[in-house]
Amino acid sequence: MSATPLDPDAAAGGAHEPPPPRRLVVSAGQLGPIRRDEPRESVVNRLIRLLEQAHSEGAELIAFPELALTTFFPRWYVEGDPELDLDSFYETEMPGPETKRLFARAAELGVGFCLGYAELTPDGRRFNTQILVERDGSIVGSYHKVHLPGHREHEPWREFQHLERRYFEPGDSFDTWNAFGGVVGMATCNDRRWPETYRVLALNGAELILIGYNTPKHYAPDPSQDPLQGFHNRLVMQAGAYQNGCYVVGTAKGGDEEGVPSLAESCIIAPSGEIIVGCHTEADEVVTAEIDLSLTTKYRETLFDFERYRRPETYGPITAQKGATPPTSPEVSHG
Ligand code: ING
Repeated sequence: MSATPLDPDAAAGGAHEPPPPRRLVVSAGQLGPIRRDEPRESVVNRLIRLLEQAHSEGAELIAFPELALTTFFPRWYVEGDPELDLDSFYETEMPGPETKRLFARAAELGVGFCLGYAELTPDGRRFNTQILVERDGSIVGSYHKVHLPGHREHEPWREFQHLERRYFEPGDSFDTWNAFGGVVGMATCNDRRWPETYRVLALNGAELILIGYNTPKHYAPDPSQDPLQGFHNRLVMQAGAYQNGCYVVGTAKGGDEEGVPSLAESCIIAPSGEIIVGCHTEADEVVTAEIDLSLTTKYRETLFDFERYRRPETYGPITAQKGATPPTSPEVSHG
């Protein structure tokens, strides 16, 4: 009688010695509104104050919001407003004349940061960019927002526009970097609503995902979602953290910015999906937590052991198609 085949990876299961801790003190550096005419010097002063506050709380890394150097200009149809110069909202150098003070102060204090800004490249390409800067002031990596929400053409029926698809090109990869004693990934705003974002980053080894966002509380295509903005914000980031055994830091630019009430509620989330700490204002605010990157293994080596439990051979439709294709007959559809 043949022996019952052992679970080929049974050895992988079972309790085992926990790995040594890999502690990191991380802050979310939330911004309140940035005025349309607020000089970058003023904004950089605010960012430096947040960074100094984070440093006083022991932080080694602070995550700033999406488009953290200017007001959220995709709310306007710039071509229709002679007072608005689109290029004035973009950075052509990083660090540039106004931002090098931030880099210098950060390196002086030994605090790394993640910064979102509008990037205009030398060859004229425009991205909604986030950079990761290590504690010595060196730029470790750069991310271009993949999921661009909103619309491309002026839609005057809206109270305000959401023209990211007009003002930016999408990025095409979710990269990760060895930094801060672990593996760090970045995502931006609408990216956080798509589960693929977290899974691809986690498959690229991410243990900590930094997400900046600017989220108007009013969603013109379906205002019934407005009262749920805070719930949806927490839902997607907590789910993304738990289902991928990652820490997630979500950092807002919130408050009433140029007449558009925007969600704040920045927070730091554990691999369990629990919110460790969150902001309570809609203004400039720092929240800080000491995390232990080794705790990601509690999920990634058990419940969400990708190598042991994932079934990519059944996930074909996720990359083979864009939209949904319901079954054409009573039989079950097969991707
Ligand atoms: N903002 C929004 C976001 O995904 C949006 C788009 C606006 C969604 C309003 C829902 C309601 O959080 C960005 N910048 O992606």
